[in-house]
Amino acid sequence: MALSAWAFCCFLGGLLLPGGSPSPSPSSSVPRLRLSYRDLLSANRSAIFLGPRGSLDLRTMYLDEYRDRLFLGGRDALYSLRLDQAWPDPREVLWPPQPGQREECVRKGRDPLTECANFVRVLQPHNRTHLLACGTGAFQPICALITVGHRGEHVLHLELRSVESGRGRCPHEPSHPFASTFVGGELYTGLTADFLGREAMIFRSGGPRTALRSDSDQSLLHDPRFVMAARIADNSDQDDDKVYFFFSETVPSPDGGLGHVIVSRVGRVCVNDAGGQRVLVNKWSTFLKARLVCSVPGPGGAETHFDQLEDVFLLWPKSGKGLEIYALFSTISAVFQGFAICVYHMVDIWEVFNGPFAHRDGPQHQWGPYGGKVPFPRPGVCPSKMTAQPGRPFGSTKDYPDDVLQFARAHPLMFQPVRPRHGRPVLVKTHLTQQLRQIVVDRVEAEDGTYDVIFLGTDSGSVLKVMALQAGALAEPEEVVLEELQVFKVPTPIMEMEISVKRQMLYVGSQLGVAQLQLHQCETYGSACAECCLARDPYCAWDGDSCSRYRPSPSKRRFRRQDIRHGNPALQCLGQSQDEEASGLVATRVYGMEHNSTILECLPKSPQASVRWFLQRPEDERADLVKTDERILQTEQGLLFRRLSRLDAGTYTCTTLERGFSQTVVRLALEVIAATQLNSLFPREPRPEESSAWGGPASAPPKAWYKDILQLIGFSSLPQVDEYCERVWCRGVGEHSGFFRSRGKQAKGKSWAGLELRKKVKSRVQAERNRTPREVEAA
Ligand SMILES: *[C@@H]1O[C@H](CO)[C@@H](O)[C@H](O)[C@H]1NC(C)=O
Ligand SMILES: *[C@@H]1O[C@H](CO)[C@@H](O)[C@H](O)[C@H]1NC(C)=O
Ligand SMILES: CC(=O)N[C@H]1CO[C@H](CO)[C@@H](O)[C@@H]1O
Repeated sequence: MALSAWAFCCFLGGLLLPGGSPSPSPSSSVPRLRLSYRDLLSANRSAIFLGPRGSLDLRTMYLDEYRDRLFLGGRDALYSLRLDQAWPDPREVLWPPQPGQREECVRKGRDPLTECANFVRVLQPHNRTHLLACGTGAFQPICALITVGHRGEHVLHLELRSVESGRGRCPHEPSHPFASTFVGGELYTGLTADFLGREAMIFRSGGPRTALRSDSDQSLLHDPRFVMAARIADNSDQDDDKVYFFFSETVPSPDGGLGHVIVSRVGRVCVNDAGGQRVLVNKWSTFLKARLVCSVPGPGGAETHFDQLEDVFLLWPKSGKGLEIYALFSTISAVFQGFAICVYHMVDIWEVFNGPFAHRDGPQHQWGPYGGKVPFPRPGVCPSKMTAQPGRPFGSTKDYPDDVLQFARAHPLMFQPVRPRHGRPVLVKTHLTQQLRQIVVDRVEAEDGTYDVIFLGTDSGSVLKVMALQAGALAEPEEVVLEELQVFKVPTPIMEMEISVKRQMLYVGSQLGVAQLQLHQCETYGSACAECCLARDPYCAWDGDSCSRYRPSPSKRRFRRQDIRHGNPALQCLGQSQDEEASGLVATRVYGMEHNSTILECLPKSPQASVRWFLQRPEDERADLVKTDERILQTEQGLLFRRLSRLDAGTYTCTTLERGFSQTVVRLALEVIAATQLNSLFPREPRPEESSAWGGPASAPPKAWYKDILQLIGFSSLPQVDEYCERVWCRGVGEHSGFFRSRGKQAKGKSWAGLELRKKVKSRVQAERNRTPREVEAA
C-alpha cells in the first residue's frame, strides 16, 4: 500500500524519496533502449543478407527506389535483392577479374586474398534498364554494364561484351576512400587513379565528351579522402548545375611550419565544364573548393576543431530550396577522440563560393582575401545565360579568356570557410567506446514539431538512433539517444547506410553483408502510455491502446499522446496510467540458499531510469528501501546477495524512476532455504534407475518447498530448468563472470550457489518425466 502511494506521489512529479539517497539519473547520452542482434531478428525489426558464402565482402550498395531493389557490390560478385516483398529473392552474378589479372596482381606483390580480386566499388544507374558497375579488377579496374530489367522485372545479368577498362572510374585499391556520382550519362569520380594510389584527381568520363580531369601539376588536391559526390542544382538554370565533392585533405600547416594538418572541404565543378582551349586543356576549368569548419568554441576564443570528415548526408527539402547538409566529423587529436555532427545550409556554401578567393603571394606568405580585380566571367562560374551575354560569347568554358583560366588555376580555394548552422555542432560525442562511421537523417513530423532523427553507423556493427533537440538558436542542444541497435552479430564497421523513407527502412552495409532495419518499432517501448511517452521517439505515439506509429493528421483532435521535447508522462498520460496495475503485480516466488550468494534480477528497459529496491518482510506492514552494503549490492542486473541470510526473506519490489515517473518492474518473493533443509532433500545423487524412489518413503523429502520448485519449473518443460537456474537461482561459478563481462561490468561476488544443486534438480525432473502418469498419480 505504502508503495503505491509513493509511486503516485512521484508520478505527479513531487519527488521526495522515503529514505536512502537516490542514485543520480544517468545522462540521456546513454541509449534509452538497447536491442541486441537477436532481439532485432526475433522481433522482425531487422533481416540480414550475407550471401551464399556467409560474407559478401561488400564494398558498395545502390538503393533503387524506382525499381524497389537493392543492388550490392561485393568481392567478385554482384547481387540484387527485391524490396517489395518479404522474401528478397536474391540474385547473384559472379564477376571475377579479367583472365590472368589475379596472378599478375599477386606477382606485383599484392595480397591474394584482400587485394587481388574484383571488388565492386561503383554501382550507378546507367539508364532505365542498365546499371554501370566498376570494380578494382585485381588492381586493374574494369567497368561493365549490368542488365537489371525494367521496373517489375527481376533480372541481373552482366553484359560481357561491355567489359572495358575502368581506369579513372574506379580506384585500384579495395578500400581507399572514394566517391562517385552519375550525371547525364557521365561518371564523376573523386579518387586516386593509379596503381600506387598517389595520383589523386576528380575525373569525368563515360559520355561522348572528352574525359576531364584535375590538373596534376597544380596540386589542387592534397592527399584527399573522398567521402561523397552529388549533383546539386544551384538554381533553376540547368546550365548552372554543379557536382559537389565532400572530402578531407592533408595540407601543409598554415603557420608555415613543417607539419601537416587535416582539413575538410567542399569542392565543386560545373557539369558543363569542357576544359580550356589553350590553358587547362581537358582539365577542369571551374574547380573551386572551400573549407568546411566544424568546431566547438571554447573559453578565450580557443576552438576544438573536428577536421576529419567521415560521412555526409544530404537532407533534401520536401519541396523547393533549402538543402541541408549533415556532416559527421572526427578529431585525430592525440589528446582525445571525439566526433561531431555539423549541419550546413546550402545557401551558406553558395555564399562562400561567391565570396573572395584565397590568395597568397608565395608559399611562405599568409593567406588573405584576393583584393585585386577578378576577371570576367568570374572563375568557377558555369557558362550559362549569365555569361553568354551579347558581345560576350561565353557559351562554353573553351571560350573563356586565358586570364580567367589562369586565375582559376591559381586560386582554387575560397578565402572564407563554410560555417555550420548556429556556428557549432548539433552534436558532440566524446568518450565513446566505439567510432562513428556513417550518418543518415530522417526528418520526422511529430505532434509538437518536426524532428531530425539521426542514424549513426558505428565501427562495431551497431546503429545509434539519436536526436539533437534545440530549444533555441543559442541554447546548447540536448542529445537524446533513442536506441542502440546491434545490427550485426559480430563487431564490424558499418560502411554504407541508405534510407528509404518510402519503406521506413534503413539499409545498413558492413563488409559482411547488408541488414534491412525498420526505422521504428513502437511496440518495443512497452505497453503503457508512460513508457511510450518516455521513449520520446517522434515516430511513435500512444493511441489510447498501444504505442504505435505516429502519423500527423490534419484534424487537431488530440487523441495521440506524444511529448518529444520533454518526455513528460505526467502530463501526457494522466488517466492513462497503468502503474496501479503494475503495483498490483503478483510476486514471483524465488529461492536462495542460506550462506550462498544469489541475485534478484531486475532489468529495466531504460538504462536512463534509476532503480530502487524495496523489501517487505513477512511481518512488516510496509515496504522499506533496501539498504545496500558489502553483503547486498545493487548491480546493473539486479540485487546481489553475496551471502544470503535467513533474515533476507521477504517480498522484493524493483521500481524504476525516470523523468519523475515511477514503475514497478518486478516483484520477487524470496525464500531462503536453510542449509539443513538442503541436506535432507538430496541425501545422495539420484540415478535414473532409482527414479521410482522419487516420492518413495526412503528419501521422501519432508518439506513442501521442492514442490514449489518443480511447480515453477514445470514437469513437462525440462529445458526451462536451465533457464530458470540461469535467471534466478543457481548459477555456476564459471558462468557468472561471463554473464557480467558480456554486459561490460564486473561483479565482485565470487561464490555462486547451485551448480551442484542444478544438476540434482535436473536429474530429479528428468526422472519425474520418465515416470508414467500412473506412477505420478500413485505418488
Ligand atoms: C516475423 O515474420 C515472420 C514471417 O513474415 C512471421 O512468421 C513471424 O510471426 C514474425 N514475427 C513477429 C514477432 O512479428
Ligand atoms: C541502356 O543502355 C544499353 C547500353 O548502352 C542499351 O543497350 C539499352 O538499350 C539502353 N536501354 C534503354 C531503355 O535505353
Ligand atoms: C554452490 C555453493 O557454493 N554451495 C554452498 C552453499 O552453502 C553451503 C553452506 O555454507 C555450502 O556448503 C555450499 O558449498
